[in-house]
Amino acid sequence: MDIEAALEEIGRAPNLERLQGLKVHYLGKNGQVTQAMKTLGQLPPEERREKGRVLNEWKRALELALEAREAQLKEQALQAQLEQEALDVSLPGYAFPSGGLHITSRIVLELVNIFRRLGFSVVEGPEVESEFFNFDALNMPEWHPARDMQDTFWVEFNRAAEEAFTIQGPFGEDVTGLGGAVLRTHTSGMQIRYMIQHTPPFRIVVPGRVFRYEQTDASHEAMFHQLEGLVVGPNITMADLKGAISELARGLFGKEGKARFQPTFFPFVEPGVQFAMWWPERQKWLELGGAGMVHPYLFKAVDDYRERQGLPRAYEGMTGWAFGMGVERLALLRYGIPDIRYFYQNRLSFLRQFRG
Ligand code: FA5
Repeated sequence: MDIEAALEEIGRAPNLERLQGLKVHYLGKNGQVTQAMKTLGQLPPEERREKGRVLNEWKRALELALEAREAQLKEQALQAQLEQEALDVSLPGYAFPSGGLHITSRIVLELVNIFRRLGFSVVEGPEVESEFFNFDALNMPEWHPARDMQDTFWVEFNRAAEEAFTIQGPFGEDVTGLGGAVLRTHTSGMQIRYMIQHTPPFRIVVPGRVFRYEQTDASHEAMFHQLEGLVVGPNITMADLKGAISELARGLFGKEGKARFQPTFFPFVEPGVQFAMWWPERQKWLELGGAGMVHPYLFKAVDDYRERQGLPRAYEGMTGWAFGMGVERLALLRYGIPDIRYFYQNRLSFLRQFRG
C-alpha cells in the first residue's frame, strides 16, 4: 500500500460521499490497513513490532487526513449555501399595494352598524325576485299605476336556464311561478319575505343592490343600493319611526343631525312620508328616502301566505313601520360627489379618495 498516494487521494476527494468511500477502503472492517493489521500475528516478533508501529502511524495519518478533508468539504458546502441564499438588503423592496372597501360598502357598513347599536338584526335577500314579492304582496297588483313609479328590468328565462334556475321563497320553496321574475327594484320585497318567516316583534335592516330600468343622470343609476328598515310589534307608532330616523341622522352627522318628514304616497305604507336629513356642514336638507306605517294589506298578504304554508296567522293586531333609503344618494350629498355614475365606473383615481 502506498501511504503517500492514499493521503493525497484523501486530500483531493471531491465530495463527502467519495471521502466516506475512501475511509471504508482504508480503515473499514475489510479496509487495507485493517486487513494488514490482521496479518501481524503471523509475523516473527521483531518484524511484527516494526510493521505494527508503521501500520499504526499510517492509520493515525489516514484518520487525520480524513478528518481534515471532511472539515474542508463541509466548510465549502456551507460557503456555497451562504452564497446562494445571500440576501442583498440594499435592493429595492417589493411594493404591496393594499386594497380597500368600495365607498358604497363603507357607507352600508356605517349605516348597518348604527342600526346594530339600536338592536336591529341585519338580513339580506335575493336580487332576482319574483313579481309577487317585489310588487303584488306590497299592494301593487299588476294593474296598479304605482308600478310605473319604478321602471323595471324583467327577467326572461330561456327554457334551459329555467330548469336550472328557480326563485326560492322564504322557506326555500320554488316561487318562480308567482308572476314574472324581476331584478328587484327596491329592497322592500324583503319586508314580506322576512315577515312570512318570522313572528313579531322584531327589528331588521336589509342592505342590498337594486335595479331600475332608468335613463341615468347625475343622480340616477340603473343599479344602486338601498337600506330597508322594518320594525313590527304590538304598539309600534309613527313616533318610533321618527325617533329611529332622527337617531340615524345623529349617528351620521353628529349632535346637530336631525330629520324632516313630508307626506307622500307609497302603496305599501299608510301614512307614507319622505324624509330628509339636515347636513350641518352645508346647512341644507338631504332627501334620502321613503318611509311610513306598514299598510294593513301587507300583514294580510303575509298571513295568507303563512296560512298556505300551514303556519298560524301572526300579524293580526300588529303595527309596524318601514323605511327605504338610497345609499349612494347619501354618499353623494355627504361627500359632495357631483355624479352618481362615478361610483361604478371603477376609475381608481375616484375610488382611492375614499379609501380608509
Ligand atoms: C322606494 O324604493 C321604496 N321602496 C322606499 C320605501 C321603503 C318607502 C319602505 C316606504 C317604506 P324610492 O323609489 O323613492 O322608494 O327609492 C328610495 C330611495 O332610493 C330614493 O329616495 C333615493 O335615495 C334612492 N333612489 C331611487 N332611485 C334611484 C336611482 N335611480 N339611483 C340612485 N338612487 C335612487
